[in-house]
Amino acid sequence: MRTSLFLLLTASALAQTPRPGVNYDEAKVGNDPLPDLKLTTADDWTQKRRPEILKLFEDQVYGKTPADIGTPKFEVTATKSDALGGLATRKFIHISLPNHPAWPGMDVMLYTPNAAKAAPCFVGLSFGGNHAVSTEADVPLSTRWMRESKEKNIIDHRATEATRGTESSRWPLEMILKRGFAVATAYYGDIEPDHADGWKEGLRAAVSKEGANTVRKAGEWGAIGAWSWGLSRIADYLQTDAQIDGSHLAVIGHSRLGKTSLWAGVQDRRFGIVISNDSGEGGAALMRRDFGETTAIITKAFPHWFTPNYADYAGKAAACPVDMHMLIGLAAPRPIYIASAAEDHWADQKGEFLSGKFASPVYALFGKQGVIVDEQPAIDTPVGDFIGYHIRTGKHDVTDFDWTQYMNFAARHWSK
Ligand code: GTR
Repeated sequence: MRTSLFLLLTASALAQTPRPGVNYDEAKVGNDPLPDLKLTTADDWTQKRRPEILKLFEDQVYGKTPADIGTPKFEVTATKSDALGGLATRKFIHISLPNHPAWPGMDVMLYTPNAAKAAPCFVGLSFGGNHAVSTEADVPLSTRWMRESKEKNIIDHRATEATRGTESSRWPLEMILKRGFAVATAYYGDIEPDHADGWKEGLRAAVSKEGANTVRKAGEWGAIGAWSWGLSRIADYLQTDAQIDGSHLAVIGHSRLGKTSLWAGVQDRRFGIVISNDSGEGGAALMRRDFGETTAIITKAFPHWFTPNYADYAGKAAACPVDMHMLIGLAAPRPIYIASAAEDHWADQKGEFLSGKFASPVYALFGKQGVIVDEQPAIDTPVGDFIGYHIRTGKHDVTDFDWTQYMNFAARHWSK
């Protein structure tokens, strides 16, 4: 008894121990002013200011997505009309690039509700692959490289039978399908493995002339850019599927994949709703606030996620010509949702809220209201109109509470 109580205390004390050099004191976040959005009119925003800001994000943060990658090919490899006990139809779609055969392609898993004709759809990448998202035993196990994990039974960088369903709490498929939404997902590592050299076996090397010998240049895309590209290819496929309402697609992602869903959503306007779940630094959190993870920390740990220029702002975020309220503003006038978790200090929850608050004037240009409130709301109290926001009880994760808010948000905007 005593030992286990001791262990429990030690574990929770460790979880709360601030990492050395990381600030969690609101009084020390700094007060560098945010770059000016320079707002005049909706027309000026759409014609001039938005493209300028988008280009700054390409040049300085995520890199530019090459325009001429080629036409994707879609092959429906399996269809099961009585998935999830008859609730849904499940399809697998292999997306490849015939003119770049070095890219192994991606396997999309699509669940559509059998009760609907053409369903609105949530589109998002997973950390663990389709077999981890679904608990259905006949979902093919991913054979791709994965981060080693004892907890998830990923051995020698490969999924095992015991990996099945390990991400299913983050994808409450039955709950989503019962509300009439479809879900399209794929493993992010299908597009490019998530490690510093992953690009050599992934999309970026496959589509570049120099292949794996490419030397990354300023302004070239990083892994977040490549993963975002993958989300847009899923959107391409969904436009061709009669069971999907292609005009109602919401892009969603958690954490690094939340950064990805933001970047995909601002670039690709077919995503009518953009959702960031605990995206933190390099996502919704304002980079000028020194709280939790910083530009210096993230560009050191994950240089491959961004364009090389982004590392220039390590320790000098204030020198960056953009901050994340501008990224949120790029989604305007489309609805966007930012979610935080109360224990997720690493992601700087207040910084996530403030990017929504300071993007709200962009929505005002279009006669729309953003987060509406001035202060971060109480825990578990969603706010906002065209910019939704909540901070829920609990840790860095995706929960049923999060999904309930996203579905409420989508239902509200799409019934208008
Ligand atoms: C962390 C990283 C965060 C976040 C997270 C995740 O290690 O510092 O920015 O992306 O990973 O994706 O789970």
